[in-house]
Amino acid sequence: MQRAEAPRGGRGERERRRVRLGLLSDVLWRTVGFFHEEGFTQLLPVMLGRSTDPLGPDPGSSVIRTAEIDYLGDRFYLMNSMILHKQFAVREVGPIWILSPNVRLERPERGASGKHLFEFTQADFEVPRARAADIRALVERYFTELGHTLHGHPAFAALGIEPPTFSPPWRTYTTHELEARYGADWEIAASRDHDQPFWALCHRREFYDREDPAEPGHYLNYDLVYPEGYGEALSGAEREWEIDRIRNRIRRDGIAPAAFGAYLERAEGLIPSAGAGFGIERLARFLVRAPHVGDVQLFRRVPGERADL
Ligand code: ASN
Repeated sequence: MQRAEAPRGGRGERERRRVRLGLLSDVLWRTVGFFHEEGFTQLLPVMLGRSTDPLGPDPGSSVIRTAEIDYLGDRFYLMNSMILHKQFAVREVGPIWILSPNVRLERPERGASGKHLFEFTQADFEVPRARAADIRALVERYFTELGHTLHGHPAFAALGIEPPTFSPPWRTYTTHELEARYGADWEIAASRDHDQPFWALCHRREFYDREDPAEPGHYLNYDLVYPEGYGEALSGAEREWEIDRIRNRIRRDGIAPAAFGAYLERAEGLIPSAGAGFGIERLARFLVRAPHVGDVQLFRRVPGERADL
Protein backbone atom coordinates (compact mmCIF):
# COMPACT_ATOMS: atom_id res chain seq x y z
CA MET A 1 0.00 0.00 0.00
CA GLN A 2 1.15 3.52 -0.82
CA ARG A 3 1.99 5.43 2.32
CA ALA A 4 3.07 9.01 2.75
CA GLU A 5 6.56 9.54 4.12
CA ALA A 6 6.62 11.25 7.50
CA PRO A 7 7.44 14.96 7.12
CA ARG A 8 11.03 15.44 8.24
CA GLY A 9 11.11 19.19 8.60
CA GLY A 10 14.15 21.43 8.67
CA ARG A 11 16.04 22.93 11.58
CA GLY A 12 13.14 25.17 12.58
CA GLU A 13 10.78 22.22 12.82
CA ARG A 14 13.32 20.15 14.78
CA GLU A 15 13.74 23.01 17.25
CA ARG A 16 9.94 23.37 17.61
CA ARG A 17 9.69 19.64 18.26
CA ARG A 18 12.32 19.84 21.00
CA VAL A 19 10.39 22.69 22.66
CA ARG A 20 7.08 20.81 22.36
CA LEU A 21 8.61 17.68 23.90
CA GLY A 22 9.97 19.76 26.78
CA LEU A 23 6.48 21.09 27.49
CA LEU A 24 4.98 17.60 27.22
CA SER A 25 7.51 16.39 29.78
CA ASP A 26 6.34 19.10 32.21
CA VAL A 27 2.70 18.19 31.52
CA LEU A 28 3.50 14.58 32.48
CA TRP A 29 5.23 15.72 35.65
CA ARG A 30 2.22 17.83 36.70
CA THR A 31 -0.23 15.04 35.77
CA VAL A 32 1.60 12.51 37.94
CA GLY A 33 1.58 15.06 40.80
CA PHE A 34 -2.11 15.85 40.41
CA PHE A 35 -3.35 12.26 40.52
CA HIS A 36 -1.12 11.41 43.46
CA GLU A 37 -2.26 14.49 45.40
CA GLU A 38 -5.88 13.50 44.68
CA GLY A 39 -5.27 10.12 46.33
CA PHE A 40 -5.12 7.89 43.24
CA THR A 41 -2.92 4.80 43.13
CA GLN A 42 -0.85 4.75 39.93
CA LEU A 43 -0.81 1.35 38.26
CA LEU A 44 1.55 0.16 35.57
CA PRO A 45 -0.11 -0.28 32.20
CA VAL A 46 -1.33 -3.55 30.77
CA MET A 47 -0.52 -3.92 27.08
CA LEU A 48 -2.00 -7.34 26.28
CA GLY A 49 -5.42 -8.55 27.38
CA ARG A 50 -7.60 -11.56 26.74
CA SER A 51 -10.37 -8.97 26.27
CA THR A 52 -10.09 -5.28 25.41
CA ASP A 53 -12.28 -2.30 24.55
CA PRO A 54 -14.40 -3.06 21.43
CA LEU A 55 -14.38 0.68 20.49
CA GLY A 56 -17.90 0.52 19.19
CA PRO A 57 -20.59 0.90 18.22
CA ASP A 58 -19.47 4.51 18.02
CA PRO A 59 -19.63 6.56 14.83
CA GLY A 60 -16.40 8.26 15.94
CA SER A 61 -14.43 5.01 16.00
CA SER A 62 -12.85 3.62 12.85
CA VAL A 63 -10.31 0.92 13.59
CA ILE A 64 -9.67 -1.63 10.85
CA ARG A 65 -9.40 -4.37 13.46
CA THR A 66 -8.10 -4.99 16.95
CA ALA A 67 -4.45 -6.08 16.86
CA GLU A 68 -3.92 -9.51 18.36
CA ILE A 69 -1.19 -12.01 19.02
CA ASP A 70 -1.30 -15.70 19.86
CA TYR A 71 0.92 -16.88 22.66
CA LEU A 72 1.11 -20.47 23.93
CA GLY A 73 -2.42 -21.21 22.78
CA ASP A 74 -4.00 -18.05 24.19
CA ARG A 75 -5.18 -15.12 22.11
CA PHE A 76 -4.18 -11.71 23.43
CA TYR A 77 -5.40 -8.34 22.17
CA LEU A 78 -3.28 -5.20 22.20
CA MET A 79 -4.99 -2.62 24.35
CA ASN A 80 -7.48 -0.43 22.49
CA SER A 81 -7.97 0.94 25.98
CA MET A 82 -7.69 -0.42 29.51
CA ILE A 83 -11.35 0.23 30.35
CA LEU A 84 -12.23 -3.41 31.09
CA HIS A 85 -9.14 -3.83 33.25
CA LYS A 86 -9.94 -0.56 35.04
CA GLN A 87 -13.29 -2.00 36.16
CA PHE A 88 -11.50 -4.83 37.99
CA ALA A 89 -8.73 -2.58 39.25
CA VAL A 90 -11.08 -0.15 41.06
CA ARG A 91 -12.64 -3.07 42.88
CA GLU A 92 -9.23 -4.31 44.06
CA VAL A 93 -7.39 -1.08 44.70
CA GLY A 94 -9.75 1.94 44.92
CA PRO A 95 -9.20 5.09 42.82
CA ILE A 96 -6.60 4.22 40.18
CA TRP A 97 -4.91 5.85 37.24
CA ILE A 98 -2.54 4.67 34.54
CA LEU A 99 -0.42 6.23 31.81
CA SER A 100 -1.70 3.68 29.34
CA PRO A 101 -0.30 3.05 25.85
CA ASN A 102 -3.03 2.18 23.35
CA VAL A 103 -2.73 0.71 19.86
CA ARG A 104 -5.64 1.50 17.53
CA LEU A 105 -5.24 0.43 13.92
CA GLU A 106 -7.07 3.38 12.41
CA ARG A 107 -7.95 3.59 8.71
CA PRO A 108 -5.28 5.48 6.71
CA GLU A 109 -7.64 8.35 5.86
CA ARG A 110 -7.83 9.14 9.59
CA GLY A 111 -4.34 10.61 9.28
CA ALA A 112 -5.91 13.72 7.74
CA SER A 113 -8.06 14.46 10.82
CA GLY A 114 -5.08 16.00 12.63
CA LYS A 115 -6.07 14.16 15.85
CA HIS A 116 -5.69 10.43 15.16
CA LEU A 117 -2.69 8.23 15.90
CA PHE A 118 -2.34 4.48 15.71
CA GLU A 119 -0.27 4.43 18.90
CA PHE A 120 -0.74 6.93 21.71
CA THR A 121 -0.86 7.22 25.49
CA GLN A 122 -3.85 8.15 27.58
CA ALA A 123 -4.10 9.17 31.22
CA ASP A 124 -6.82 6.70 32.17
CA PHE A 125 -8.48 6.79 35.59
CA GLU A 126 -11.39 5.27 37.46
CA VAL A 127 -13.03 5.93 40.83
CA PRO A 128 -15.20 3.46 42.75
CA ARG A 129 -18.80 4.59 43.34
CA ALA A 130 -18.20 7.99 41.71
CA ARG A 131 -20.89 9.74 39.68
CA ALA A 132 -20.51 11.61 36.39
CA ALA A 133 -20.55 15.02 38.10
CA ASP A 134 -17.68 13.99 40.43
CA ILE A 135 -15.49 13.05 37.47
CA ARG A 136 -16.29 16.22 35.54
CA ALA A 137 -15.36 18.31 38.60
CA LEU A 138 -12.09 16.37 38.98
CA VAL A 139 -11.20 16.96 35.32
CA GLU A 140 -11.98 20.66 35.61
CA ARG A 141 -9.67 20.85 38.65
CA TYR A 142 -6.94 19.08 36.70
CA PHE A 143 -7.09 21.52 33.80
CA THR A 144 -7.25 24.54 36.08
CA GLU A 145 -4.13 23.41 37.95
CA LEU A 146 -2.35 22.51 34.73
CA GLY A 147 -3.11 25.99 33.38
CA HIS A 148 -1.61 27.57 36.53
CA THR A 149 1.47 25.36 36.36
CA LEU A 150 2.13 26.15 32.71
CA HIS A 151 1.54 29.89 33.01
CA GLY A 152 4.83 31.56 32.09
CA HIS A 153 6.35 28.33 30.73
CA PRO A 154 9.16 29.32 28.32
CA ALA A 155 7.82 26.95 25.62
CA PHE A 156 5.00 29.37 24.80
CA ALA A 157 7.32 32.32 24.15
CA ALA A 158 9.66 30.05 22.15
CA LEU A 159 6.75 28.96 19.97
CA GLY A 160 5.34 32.48 19.74
CA ILE A 161 1.92 31.53 21.16
CA GLU A 162 -0.15 32.42 24.22
CA PRO A 163 -0.56 29.82 26.99
CA PRO A 164 -4.15 28.61 27.28
CA THR A 165 -6.31 29.80 30.15
CA PHE A 166 -8.87 27.37 31.48
CA SER A 167 -11.87 28.89 33.22
CA PRO A 168 -14.34 26.18 34.24
CA PRO A 169 -17.10 25.31 35.04
CA TRP A 170 -17.48 24.48 31.36
CA ARG A 171 -20.68 24.39 29.36
CA THR A 172 -22.45 21.09 28.99
CA TYR A 173 -24.58 19.98 26.04
CA THR A 174 -26.21 16.72 25.15
CA THR A 175 -25.09 15.25 21.85
CA HIS A 176 -28.69 15.67 20.67
CA GLU A 177 -28.40 19.43 21.20
CA LEU A 178 -25.05 19.50 19.38
CA GLU A 179 -26.43 17.48 16.46
CA ALA A 180 -29.44 19.79 16.18
CA ARG A 181 -27.15 22.82 16.06
CA TYR A 182 -24.16 21.59 14.01
CA GLY A 183 -25.38 18.43 12.22
CA ALA A 184 -24.38 14.78 12.68
CA ASP A 185 -20.66 15.64 12.36
CA TRP A 186 -20.84 18.21 15.11
CA GLU A 187 -17.47 17.75 16.78
CA ILE A 188 -15.13 20.03 14.84
CA ALA A 189 -17.77 22.65 13.95
CA ALA A 190 -18.82 22.93 17.60
CA SER A 191 -15.19 22.95 18.72
CA ARG A 192 -14.43 25.89 16.36
CA ASP A 193 -17.38 27.76 17.81
CA HIS A 194 -16.03 27.71 21.39
CA ASP A 195 -13.11 29.41 23.11
CA GLN A 196 -13.24 27.19 26.22
CA PRO A 197 -13.51 23.39 26.39
CA PHE A 198 -17.06 22.06 26.73
CA TRP A 199 -18.78 18.82 27.73
CA ALA A 200 -20.86 16.64 25.41
CA LEU A 201 -23.13 14.26 27.29
CA CYS A 202 -25.14 11.21 26.38
CA HIS A 203 -23.62 9.35 23.43
CA ARG A 204 -24.80 5.92 22.51
CA ARG A 205 -21.47 4.15 22.90
CA GLU A 206 -19.76 0.96 24.09
CA PHE A 207 -21.53 -1.53 26.35
CA TYR A 208 -19.53 -0.52 29.41
CA ASP A 209 -20.94 3.06 29.49
CA ARG A 210 -24.01 2.93 31.73
CA GLU A 211 -27.44 3.44 30.24
CA ASP A 212 -29.60 5.28 32.77
CA PRO A 213 -31.88 2.57 34.21
CA ALA A 214 -34.48 5.29 34.94
CA GLU A 215 -34.30 6.60 31.37
CA PRO A 216 -33.39 3.99 28.75
CA GLY A 217 -31.75 5.55 25.70
CA HIS A 218 -29.94 8.06 27.95
CA TYR A 219 -26.25 7.27 28.54
CA LEU A 220 -24.36 8.44 31.61
CA ASN A 221 -21.24 9.39 29.71
CA TYR A 222 -19.34 12.57 28.92
CA ASP A 223 -16.78 13.75 26.38
CA LEU A 224 -14.67 16.83 26.87
CA VAL A 225 -14.03 18.75 23.64
CA TYR A 226 -11.20 21.26 23.19
CA PRO A 227 -12.11 24.62 21.65
CA GLU A 228 -10.83 26.26 18.45
CA GLY A 229 -11.23 23.19 16.24
CA TYR A 230 -8.96 20.82 18.19
CA GLY A 231 -11.83 18.40 18.91
CA GLU A 232 -12.20 15.57 21.40
CA ALA A 233 -10.00 15.66 24.50
CA LEU A 234 -11.43 13.00 26.82
CA SER A 235 -14.14 10.41 27.09
CA GLY A 236 -15.59 8.74 30.15
CA ALA A 237 -18.70 7.49 31.87
CA GLU A 238 -20.41 5.86 34.77
CA ARG A 239 -20.10 2.13 34.08
CA GLU A 240 -22.37 -0.81 33.68
CA TRP A 241 -21.46 -3.19 36.51
CA GLU A 242 -24.40 -5.61 36.75
CA ILE A 243 -23.63 -8.77 34.83
CA ASP A 244 -27.09 -9.19 33.25
CA ARG A 245 -27.09 -5.65 31.95
CA ILE A 246 -23.56 -6.12 30.57
CA ARG A 247 -24.58 -9.33 28.78
CA ASN A 248 -27.67 -7.62 27.31
CA ARG A 249 -25.66 -4.66 26.09
CA ILE A 250 -23.05 -6.92 24.40
CA ARG A 251 -25.88 -8.83 22.71
CA ARG A 252 -27.63 -5.63 21.64
CA ASP A 253 -24.39 -4.18 20.21
CA GLY A 254 -23.94 -7.31 18.06
CA ILE A 255 -20.26 -7.63 18.99
CA ALA A 256 -18.65 -11.07 19.03
CA PRO A 257 -19.06 -12.37 22.60
CA ALA A 258 -16.06 -14.70 22.11
CA ALA A 259 -13.67 -11.76 22.50
CA PHE A 260 -15.29 -10.93 25.87
CA GLY A 261 -15.33 -14.43 27.36
CA ALA A 262 -12.45 -13.75 29.75
CA TYR A 263 -14.11 -10.49 30.89
CA LEU A 264 -17.59 -11.99 31.32
CA GLU A 265 -16.27 -14.96 33.29
CA ARG A 266 -15.01 -12.52 35.93
CA ALA A 267 -17.58 -9.74 35.65
CA GLU A 268 -19.82 -11.02 38.42
CA GLY A 269 -19.08 -8.85 41.44
CA LEU A 270 -17.99 -5.69 39.61
CA ILE A 271 -18.82 -2.54 41.55
CA PRO A 272 -20.25 0.80 40.37
CA SER A 273 -17.55 3.18 39.19
CA ALA A 274 -16.96 6.11 36.89
CA GLY A 275 -13.86 7.41 35.18
CA ALA A 276 -12.40 8.73 31.98
CA GLY A 277 -9.29 8.87 29.83
CA PHE A 278 -7.60 11.71 27.98
CA GLY A 279 -4.97 11.41 25.29
CA ILE A 280 -1.66 12.93 26.34
CA GLU A 281 -0.59 13.73 22.78
CA ARG A 282 -3.90 15.47 22.04
CA LEU A 283 -3.50 17.54 25.19
CA ALA A 284 0.05 18.49 24.18
CA ARG A 285 -1.09 19.31 20.64
CA PHE A 286 -3.78 21.63 21.98
CA LEU A 287 -1.41 23.35 24.40
CA VAL A 288 1.26 24.03 21.76
CA ARG A 289 -1.22 24.60 18.91
CA ALA A 290 0.48 21.98 16.70
CA PRO A 291 -1.12 21.39 13.30
CA HIS A 292 -1.14 17.60 13.82
CA VAL A 293 -1.10 15.43 16.93
CA GLY A 294 1.81 13.52 15.34
CA ASP A 295 3.85 16.74 15.65
CA VAL A 296 4.19 16.18 19.41
CA GLN A 297 5.50 12.61 18.97
CA LEU A 298 9.20 11.98 18.51
CA PHE A 299 8.31 8.72 16.75
CA ARG A 300 5.28 9.64 14.67
CA ARG A 301 2.40 7.16 14.57
CA VAL A 302 0.08 8.83 12.07
CA PRO A 303 -2.38 6.57 10.19
CA GLY A 304 -1.44 6.32 6.51
CA GLU A 305 2.09 7.63 7.10
CA ARG A 306 5.14 5.35 7.07
CA ALA A 307 6.69 5.27 10.55
CA ASP A 308 10.44 6.03 10.64
CA LEU A 309 11.47 3.68 13.41
N1 ASN B 1 -10.62 5.64 28.57
C1 ASN B 1 -12.00 5.69 28.13
C2 ASN B 1 -12.93 5.63 29.32
O1 ASN B 1 -12.47 5.61 30.43
C3 ASN B 1 -12.32 4.58 27.17
C4 ASN B 1 -11.59 4.68 25.86
O2 ASN B 1 -10.48 5.15 25.76
N2 ASN B 1 -12.20 4.20 24.79
O3 ASN B 1 -14.14 5.62 29.13
